Amino acid sequence: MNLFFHQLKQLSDNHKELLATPNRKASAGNGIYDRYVNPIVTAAHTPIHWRYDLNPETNPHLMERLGVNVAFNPGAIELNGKFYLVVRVEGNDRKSFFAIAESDNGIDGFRFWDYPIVLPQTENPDINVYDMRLVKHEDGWIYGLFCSERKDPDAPKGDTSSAVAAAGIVRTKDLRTWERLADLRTPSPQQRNVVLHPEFVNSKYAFYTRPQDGFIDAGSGGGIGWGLSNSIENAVIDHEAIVDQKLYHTIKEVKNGQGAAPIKTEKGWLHVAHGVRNTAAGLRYVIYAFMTDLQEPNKVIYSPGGHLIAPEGEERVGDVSNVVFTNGLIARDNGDVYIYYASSDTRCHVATTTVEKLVDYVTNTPADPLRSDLCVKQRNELIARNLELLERPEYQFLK
Ligand code: M1P
Repeated sequence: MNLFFHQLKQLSDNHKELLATPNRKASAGNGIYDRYVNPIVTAAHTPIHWRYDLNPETNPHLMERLGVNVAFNPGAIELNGKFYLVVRVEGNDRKSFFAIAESDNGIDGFRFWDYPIVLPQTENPDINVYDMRLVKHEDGWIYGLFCSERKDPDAPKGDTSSAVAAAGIVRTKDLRTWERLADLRTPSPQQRNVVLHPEFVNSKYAFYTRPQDGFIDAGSGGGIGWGLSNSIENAVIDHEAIVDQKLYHTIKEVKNGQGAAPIKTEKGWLHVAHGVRNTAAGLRYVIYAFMTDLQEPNKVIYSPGGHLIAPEGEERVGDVSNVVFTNGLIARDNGDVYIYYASSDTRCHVATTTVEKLVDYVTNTPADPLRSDLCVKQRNELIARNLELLERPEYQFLK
């Protein structure tokens, strides 16, 4: 075998080994969910034939021609018993695109389909697309809502980074053929993290939004918003109201955004979202949960304090460090829940739990009392109850 084919065999063997690596639960859970020892999808999981020219005549040194930088922020859906992620794949050229990775069990064995998704364009082509939220709507379609980013036409000369974010909308029945609809129009100049509610509300399409003044800064906007539209083909929200606001000195002090579409439970709509605060090291993104009313999905009824998932270990480091972000959630008919999240804008992970556990977490975790002295009071009440318990005979084995 000549050197080219020898190197190709090595590449292929390493790739096969990575894809076949089994995942397992990390040892110490927190009772709410389990993390897993390995990321489920990374840039290295993307097929070799996406990155290398495999022809020795045009690529004698077997160079990577179109490198993949990172694979993160996956949307997720279960179809016919299989788990599908719509992964945000970012090439070395910084442009993101969507690609489907499929697994039988949702925790390992994810394999990309041969080609990334070819996203139809509107008359105003996207420069960059990312963070698709998939939802099975009761109208029978699977919708994908994503951020479509374009250069800010009003940016002053020389400003080559200001952008405008809008919500793009596609729909499909099979994840293979995608129909592009008009971008969502709202009163806000910028939109990111827009999610379609799975059911009609007052016979209208209902959206979770994230109004914001600037591309990065939420400014006077921010908070998870809500609005209704008569049409999905030309979706327009005339009135946007805030469902879950950003709040001083909390995990969502700077901004927040809905994760995937909420899960319907007996007690209410269960939401998983991201919250952002500022630190001397930059923005810190964590994942949190809340619940809204079944009849009024825009009315928060439970809001546990603090984060559900914060970056840990290697999750802390990446292209944008100190970030966990979620836009993928699968709730199975048997009550199992798969929370897909990405760390530091670099790699994809899964955490598993159940609807029962999440409902317990959301309804029984105390709210943030918003002041240190009240936090101490809250904690001291827990300590006092526990110290009393620890005196009982059944706890003596702990001594
Ligand atoms: O870099 C962290 C995240 O930043 C953005 O989140 P938000 O919309 O809340 O500002 C998004 O670009 C997201 O993709 C990214 O992970």
